[in-house]
Amino acid sequence: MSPVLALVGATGAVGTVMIDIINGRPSVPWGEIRLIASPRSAGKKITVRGEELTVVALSPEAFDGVDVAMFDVPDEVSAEWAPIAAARGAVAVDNSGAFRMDPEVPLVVPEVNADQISVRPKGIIANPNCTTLSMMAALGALHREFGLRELVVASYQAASGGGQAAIDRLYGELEALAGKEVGVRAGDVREALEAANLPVSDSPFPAPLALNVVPWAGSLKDDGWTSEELKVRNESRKILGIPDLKVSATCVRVPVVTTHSLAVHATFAREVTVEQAHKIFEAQPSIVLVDDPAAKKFPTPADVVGEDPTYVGRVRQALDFPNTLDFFVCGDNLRKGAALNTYEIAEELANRL
Ligand code: 11C
Repeated sequence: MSPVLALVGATGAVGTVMIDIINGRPSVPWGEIRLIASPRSAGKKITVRGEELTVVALSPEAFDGVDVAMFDVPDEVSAEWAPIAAARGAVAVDNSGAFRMDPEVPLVVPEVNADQISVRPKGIIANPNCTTLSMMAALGALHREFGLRELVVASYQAASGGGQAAIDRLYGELEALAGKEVGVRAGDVREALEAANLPVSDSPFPAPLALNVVPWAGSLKDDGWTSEELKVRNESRKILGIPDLKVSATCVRVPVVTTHSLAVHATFAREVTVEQAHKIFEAQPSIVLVDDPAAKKFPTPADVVGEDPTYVGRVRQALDFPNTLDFFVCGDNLRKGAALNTYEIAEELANRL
């Protein structure tokens, strides 16, 4: 019998991208797809692969007969409901941060550590944070050949990582500032936003995002680090299977709607030439290499949004650091960074059921 797939959070931002991804697959292995959401959204009709489905309310019974349950919901909802789905016999594939660092929950990027999928004592598999995920295909492929030792990254994160309210805020700020000569004097962007009744105190971001960059994502953790920076460190170590990997990250929000970018400075056990790195990237189906500096060709979020692969460019051998490459990656944070990777894990599970 064909397996049953459930999507929890079907009406949310990532859930909507998930349905788009399912609709775009040439074929799917599922005998039934069940859409689950909060009682507020229950009864809503959504067309999936040509069939109109009715969203059902989240309840223990909603998981009866389900083989794989994908969760695109906030941490606290996953923390409560993924174990319930697992207890009812489903494998929960969770896109929240609730279980990522649980030693009994694998943290999976299929092209890097698909072998981990079969080791899931809690019946839960975690999907990484979109920032970590955006560089994993590239780093995993290089690590297999050259042995990653150290990682220094700066992120350039899109507003949509913060959800719909964050997207709305960026559009609102851009509209309020359009046509104004601001960004020429300290504080004038804030003042213009206040005059437009958009004070920063009402924003999901701790500073203006339009015409600005904001060196902050997530919440404050020990010693000045943010939760996002610690996720990059801890999740990279777990996915790559390098518990002592040296990692330092600075996470920055930029006025981009969707697609996270990262400047990566990666040190390996052995020398890696640009040509070798290019060959490795070209051989990886989930990577598109765009790296022609003479023609000024490189990935940018505006050219990558909506795409499934990770785009890589600006590959350089570091001049002053042995065995070190610098490169730039862009990945759609809602697709490979969230919905697509979760769905790829689910399909991998379906192949193994
Ligand atoms: C952001 N990366 O850009 C975050 C969003 O742990 O899944 C995803 C948070 C997470 O704000």
